[in-house]
Amino acid sequence: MLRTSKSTDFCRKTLTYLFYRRMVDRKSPTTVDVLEVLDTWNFNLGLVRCKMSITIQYWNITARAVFAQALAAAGGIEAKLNDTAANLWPTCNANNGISKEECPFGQMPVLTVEGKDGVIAESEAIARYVATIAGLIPSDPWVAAKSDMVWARCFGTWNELTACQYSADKAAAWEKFGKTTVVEKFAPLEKMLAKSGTTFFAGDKISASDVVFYTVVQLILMSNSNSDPLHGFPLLAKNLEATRATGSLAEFTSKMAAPYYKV
Ligand SMILES: N[C@@H](CCC(=O)N[C@@H](CS)C(=O)NCC(=O)O)C(=O)O
Repeated sequence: MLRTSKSTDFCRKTLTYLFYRRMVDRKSPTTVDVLEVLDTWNFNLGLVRCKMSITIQYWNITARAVFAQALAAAGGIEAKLNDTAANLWPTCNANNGISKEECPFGQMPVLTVEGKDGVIAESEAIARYVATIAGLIPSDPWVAAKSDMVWARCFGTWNELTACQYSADKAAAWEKFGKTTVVEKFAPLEKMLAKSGTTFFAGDKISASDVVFYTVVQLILMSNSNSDPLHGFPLLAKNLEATRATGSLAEFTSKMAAPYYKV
């Protein structure tokens, strides 16, 4: 039987892939391409990933782009913010950004990645892409589904938060959100951690769901400095602290822009 070391195997697979891109696509592979394929082979890409760069076009505010930005920070990926184009929007052009006309659904945020054609819209789709290249989607589909269900719960909580801003009775909406909605949304997550006995939501290591939960908690805290969304939820508080220690998430959190949605 042919025996290869992990590094030999790594080199062989990488070279095969580079050869494939050259011969079949007649393109030079970008860092992102190489990472994508190596990720499927389950290599530990922490160091390589630091060299990746993606661009999110959005205003310099903490709102719809923040999930993707937090996932990038947790995964060691540099997410550039093109707020210059956002400030010129809708009339920025191909030289400095993506105009409203060129945004798939006429809205921001939008994501562009060096070497990739087109533009990705919809904050959740952008976040999902970033989570994937960050290696934060579990490779086992069942564990990934566990992460996805918590992800959906957190985005649901975020949608309820944003709705407060547009409510006819804003004060009442924010009060209900803080006193009732957050507790209803988070109580089952606390129960889930109690049942699994793990620190994280999906399996025994961090995944996208933990970062999305972390982010929604930051959004709640930023929307109302008097709020205490983790009151009575010790396991969620432990999860949050473990997540904060991932990649450059703590540093990202300390530099978050002003929130758009606020009591
Ligand atoms: N479902 C979209 C909503 C995007 C959205 O509402 N974008 C707003 C800014 S947060 C926008 O571009 N508004 C300007 C416009 O619609 O012209 C997402 O989550 O990305």
